[in-house]
Amino acid sequence: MSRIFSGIQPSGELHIGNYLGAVKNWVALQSTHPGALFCIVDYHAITGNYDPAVLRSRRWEMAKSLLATGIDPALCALFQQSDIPEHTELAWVFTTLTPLGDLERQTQFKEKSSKHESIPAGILMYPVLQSADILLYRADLVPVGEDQIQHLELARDTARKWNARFEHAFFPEPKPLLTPTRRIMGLDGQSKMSKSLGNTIGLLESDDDIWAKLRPAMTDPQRVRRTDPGRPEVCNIYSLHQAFNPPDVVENVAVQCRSAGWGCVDCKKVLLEGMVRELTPIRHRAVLLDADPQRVLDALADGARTARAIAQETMRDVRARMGLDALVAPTPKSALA
Ligand code: AQP
Repeated sequence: MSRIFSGIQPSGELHIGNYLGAVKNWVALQSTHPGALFCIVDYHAITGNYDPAVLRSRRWEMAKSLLATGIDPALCALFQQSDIPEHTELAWVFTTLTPLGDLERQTQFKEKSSKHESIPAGILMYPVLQSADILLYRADLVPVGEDQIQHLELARDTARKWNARFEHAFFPEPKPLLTPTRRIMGLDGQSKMSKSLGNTIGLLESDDDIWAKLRPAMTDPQRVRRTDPGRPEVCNIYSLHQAFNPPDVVENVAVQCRSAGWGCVDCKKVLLEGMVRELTPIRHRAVLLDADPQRVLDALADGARTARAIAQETMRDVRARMGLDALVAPTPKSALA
C-alpha cells in the first residue's frame, strides 16, 4: 500500500488555492490510504523575516483550519515539522548530495529570490528540506498543487542518488497526486493564489468578506460592457465555478457568459452561492474547535507520536548505511594475530 505524505506552510491563512489544489484531496485520501501523514511545515515558514508571535498564531490557525476541513486524527497523522528534528537531520544528508545548479534552477527559487537583495540560503535549500520531509516517511505519493511538481522531481533525483550510493531501493521515488484544480489563480487573475501575495480568499472568511473580494475580481478582459460576450475558458471566475458548483450549474454559467445573458456580477453571485455551500460546514467546525482548543493540541500530539516513530526508524537505518551509527571498539591487533 502506498504511503501518502504532504505538507503546508503556516505562512498565512489556509486559502481556497491550498484547499482546492491539495487539502481537499488530503481529506479524501485519508480514508483510502490509512496511515497518511499531513504536516504543518513550520521550518519552511521561517526563510524570510517573520514575527515569532505571528508564526505561533498562524501555526495554531493552520492546525485548526485543517481539522475544520475534515482532516481526521483517527484516520491520519496531523503534526508539526518542528516537533520532529529528524526532518532537518535528513535535510543535511540530502544537502550533501544535491548540486547547487539544480537548486538555482527551481522556478520558485527564481521567483522568491528576485524579491530579496541579499538572498537567504533557506529559500535555495527549501526543496532539499521538502525532499527530506517526504522521504523521512518513505512516502511514495504526495498530494500537491501544480507548483510543487518541479520540487518533487528533485525529491525523486535525491532518492535515486542516495539509493545508488547507500542501498538499492531504500527510498521510494515519490510521485505527485494532482487534483482537477491543480492551479488556482489569485483574484487579480494574473498570478497563482498565494498566501504571500495577498490575493487569496481565506477558507474561514465570512460571506460578506468573500463577496467584497469577489465583486471586483478580474474576469475576461474582453468583457468591457455588460452586453459583450465572454470567454469562460480564459476567466478565473469560471474556473472557480468548476471547483465549487455542480456540472449543470457550470454548464449554464458557460452558456450565460458566452451569450452575455448574465453580467459578470450575476455570475459572481452564483459562484458565491456555491462557495458558501461548501465553506459553511468548514467554518462551523472551526467555531467548534475554537470552543474546544484541547482537541487541536491532542490531534497534534497524537500525530507527532506517530510521525516520530517512523522518522526515528528511518534515521536509524540511514545512519547505519552511511557509517554514522554507534561506534564499537575496533578489535585489538594482538587479538587478530
Ligand atoms: N494557487 C494554488 N492552486 C493550487 N494549489 C495550490 N497550493 C498553493 N497554492 C495553490 C498547494 O497548496 C499546498 C500547500 O502550499 P504551501 O503552503 O506549502 O506552499 P505554497 O505552494 O508556496 O503556497 P502559497 O499559498 O503560495 O504560500 P506562500 O505564499 O507562503 O509561498 C501545496 O500542495 C501547494 O501546491
